[in-house]
Parts: sequence; structure tokens; C-alpha cells
Amino acid sequence: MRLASGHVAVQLEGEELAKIQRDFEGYRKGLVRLAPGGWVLPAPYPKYADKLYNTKFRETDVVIMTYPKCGTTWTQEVVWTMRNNPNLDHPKASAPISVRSPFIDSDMLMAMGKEGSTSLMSEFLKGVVPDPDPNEGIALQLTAHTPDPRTIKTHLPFSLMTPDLLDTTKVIYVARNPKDVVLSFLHHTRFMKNISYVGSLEQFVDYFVNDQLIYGPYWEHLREAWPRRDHPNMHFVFYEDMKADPMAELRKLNHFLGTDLTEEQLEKIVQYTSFEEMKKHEQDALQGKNMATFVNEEVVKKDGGFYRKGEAGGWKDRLTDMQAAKIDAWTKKNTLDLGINFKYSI
Ligand code: PPS
Repeated sequence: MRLASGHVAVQLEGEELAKIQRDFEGYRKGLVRLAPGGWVLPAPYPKYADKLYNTKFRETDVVIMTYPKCGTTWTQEVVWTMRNNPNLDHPKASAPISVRSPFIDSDMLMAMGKEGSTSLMSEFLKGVVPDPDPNEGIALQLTAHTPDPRTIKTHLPFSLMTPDLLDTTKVIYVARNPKDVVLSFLHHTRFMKNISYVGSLEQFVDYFVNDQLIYGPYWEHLREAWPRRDHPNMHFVFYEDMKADPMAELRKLNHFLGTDLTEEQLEKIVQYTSFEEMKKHEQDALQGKNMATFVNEEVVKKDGGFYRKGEAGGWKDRLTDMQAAKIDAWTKKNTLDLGINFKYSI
């Protein structure tokens, strides 16, 4: 199937799909791979692809773009708060971040799961979208109805988004050390029921370096963003720098966004968006919601939920020397022409 972006989407099949479906029990509907780029995405992606590609962004929008598990949600909360809630007194600030700051390409993820897995999102949508039509993509409708200034999340790479994105809109790209990403992603795929990964860490590292995980290839995602880093509408953030000195990163964001916040306001936002605070806010926001439809509660009880560890360099306690070496070799091969270095890589 040819898409408006010029890519051709082909369903995965044969032994490759059979193996993936054994390890990722949630991928019942399959996956597609796009050419060029080799992008792997859930099977429902083509239904939304052209709408996503043709989305008209506004000058007042800020798009936060990342490969999964690189610190998107943290950056969303920082940016949304800086722009909408600088004095921490906004009446709707306690609503989940996914309602205040839409995840534009999440319809395909919701469509991947069992019927009814969109119900929590639909519930949050009430009052935001006057007459939501579940067939039209909940996230797309939420994005269209979010009042200015919008802070929009995407895990799609530049080539699958509207080509004039940077001409109209500010983009913040967040990158994270792949060794921490792989562990965070492993956890995510285990606790999210619409994915339900049941394989081992060893196999997951293989899926990662073989570019078979959704939204990958990881390095291709970065390769499209990194050369754009000096564009006036582009701001590049490393998760590791946010961890090491969040105040310094918020000062840079203050300049990039033109929010003109004081040092005192920024300091309060650093506190408000710390790992512990965000974890607490999420627990409050989801209180009373039946999460069993979405998450594997056994995994959550044992290994944590979305706010797992929030560390940079935590991979050192978990990856074996062999697994780390595999990621190093893959990194070396892919960064020869990039000149990008991550902290805590060795
Ligand atoms: S997602 O599902 O792809 O959108 O996930 P994403 O938000 O990109 O990344 C989730 C990881 O970010 C960590 N996180 C934070 N770290 C530090 N400080 C704050 N405030 C914060 N908020 C989220 C989250 O814990 C995930 O990392 P891991 O390593 O799994 O803990």
C-alpha cells in the first residue's frame, strides 16, 4: 500500500511475523514495515498514516518528537507546564498528560488492542471533543480540539510527518542512551496489555538491534533528527542532560519557547516535574480507574509501572557484558557518519 509520504507499507508475514507474535502476544493484528526506512509499525498504521502526514500544524504548536522511552512524557509535562501553568495554579493541571498534551499517533496503538481498550481514553475525551467518533481516531480528534497553545507528542520520525513541520512549528527532539532505552522499552512492552511481550531480555535486545521493534529503526529515527538540530525551530535534548542538570535544560527551553519565566518559576517547575512528583500525580490522576484492561498488574507490582526507575545509566546493573557489547557494536556501525555521543554509554 502506497502512502501519502511516498512510503510503501507491507504487512510482515511468514516466520518473521510468527516469531514476533509468539513473543509479543498483543500483536494479533500484525505489523507493517515501510520502505524506504524500514519503519516497523502496528498493522493499523496505514489507516491513519495519510491523516497524520497531512496534519496541518500551527505556529503556536510545539511538537515533542522521540523514539519511545526517551523521556517524552517528562518533556511534555515540562513544556506544557512552562507554557500553560507557569505559576502551578492551572485548574486542569491534574488531568492526565495524555489529555492535556495529545499523543497524535496513538490511534494505531489503541486499535492494536482488544475491543474496548480505547474506553479509558474515550472517557477522558468527554468534555474535550463535543461528539467524538471512535472510527475517526480518538487521538487525532483530541489533537484537533486541543486549544492553543498545543503541546503535541509523537513517536513518528520526521519522514512520516508533514514535510513542512519545521517551517511552521517548533519541534523538541528528545534522545536517550539506547542501553537505557532498551530496558525501559522491555518493561513497557511487558506491562502494557496491548503488547504483552513474553520473551526474554536477551531476545528483546536482539529485536532492538535487528530493528524489529515498533517505531524503529532507532538509529534511523535519530539520523533524521540530528542533522536538523541547528534549525531555528528545532531544539535537541538529551535525557541524560535533563537528569544531570534539569535547571540548565529548562533555561534553554525557556529561551527556545520564548516563555520568559523567572529563575524562581523555573526552579518550581523543576521540582514539580521531578520523577517522584510526576509519579505521584499519575497515581492521583488514575485513582479509581480500572487499569486491569490496560496493564498487567502482576508485572506492575513486581517491576513498577510507567514510572519505573527514571535513571540515566541504570543499564549497568542489568545488561550482561554480552548484551552491552551487542548494542555497542550496533551503535558503532550506526554512528560512524553521525558523530553523536551519549553520556553513560560505557
Ligand atoms: S513513552 O511511553 O515512550 O512515551 O515513554 P517516555 O515518556 O518517552 O519515557 C519513559 C521513561 O522516562 C522516565 N521518566 C522520567 N525520568 C526522569 N524524570 C521524570 N520526571 C520522568 N518521567 C518519566 C520513565 O520512568 C521511563 O524510564 P524508565 O527508565 O523506564 O524508568
